[in-house]
Amino acid sequence: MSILKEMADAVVAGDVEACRALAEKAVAEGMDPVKAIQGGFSAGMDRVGRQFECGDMYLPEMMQAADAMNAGVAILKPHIESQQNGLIDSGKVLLATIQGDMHDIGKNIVKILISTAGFEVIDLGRNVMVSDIAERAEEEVVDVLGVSALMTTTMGYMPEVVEELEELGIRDRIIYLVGGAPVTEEWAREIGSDGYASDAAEAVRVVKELVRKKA
Ligand code: B1M
Repeated sequence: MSILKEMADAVVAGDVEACRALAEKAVAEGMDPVKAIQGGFSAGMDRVGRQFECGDMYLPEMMQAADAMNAGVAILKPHIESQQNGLIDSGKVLLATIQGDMHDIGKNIVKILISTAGFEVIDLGRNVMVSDIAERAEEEVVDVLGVSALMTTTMGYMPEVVEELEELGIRDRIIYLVGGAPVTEEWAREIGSDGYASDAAEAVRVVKELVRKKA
């Protein structure tokens, strides 16, 4: 069985120890840690989501799967950092998971990749009120504001961020990026954001491109 498949299975099983051991094995074998996260652990999470949706898995098991994935990612994280230490870009990025939404695994991966690409990242965490997001963006004088939403219900707050930024008079100077499983490019355009990324690696590419364009 391939290690990526084993990683996905370990997440579905909610097996913290197996996720740790497999992450260590991936590192020892010289596997690209980003590939291990995306092709292994995240693939397992997609399965967890599908099983939960059709009633084959319940909330406690989904929480256990999240713990298992986080344990594996924690082992891989320093290897992503040491792999990408040639800092080429700079800028300040504020990240948050939107109000009402407790899902932060994906946002945390976006944070790891954006910070290893050379940006200063301020992470407000999860379930952050729209007004707090906009106020911190103003206070911290950030170049980019990245907001994540994992639920169809909470992505509805994303346009409110634009309104808050406009009210504060800072909309024009901030690059607003949105992402998360239910978010689409079309939605991103519709709500007046500046960019969208479907995964963490794309988020880095989009942030770099938008920051360069704005410079
Ligand atoms: Co929940 N959950 N969950 N959950 N959960 C989903 C999102 C769901 C789709 C499952 C399902 O039904 N199929 C569903 C939402 C349905 C909807 O849209 N309305 C759901 C539900 C219903 C719920 C609860 C309501 C369940 C309940 O209580 N009955 C509850 C909600 C709590 C709340 O938020 N208020 C809940 C709770 C939880 C846990 C706490 C158990 C746990 C989260 C733990 C945590 O995050 N700390 C959890 C999990 C793990 C999931 C699934 C299974 C996996 C999410 C995940 O971490 N994926 C999820 C199903 C799914 O998405 N397939 C599900 C792995 C992660 C790496 O991917 O987050 O997509 P992702 O991030 C990617 C990209 O999207 C992108 O890059 C990341 C890395 O490549 N990306 C960005 C993300 N943010 C970005 C930002 C960017 C750019 C790219 O720019 C700023």
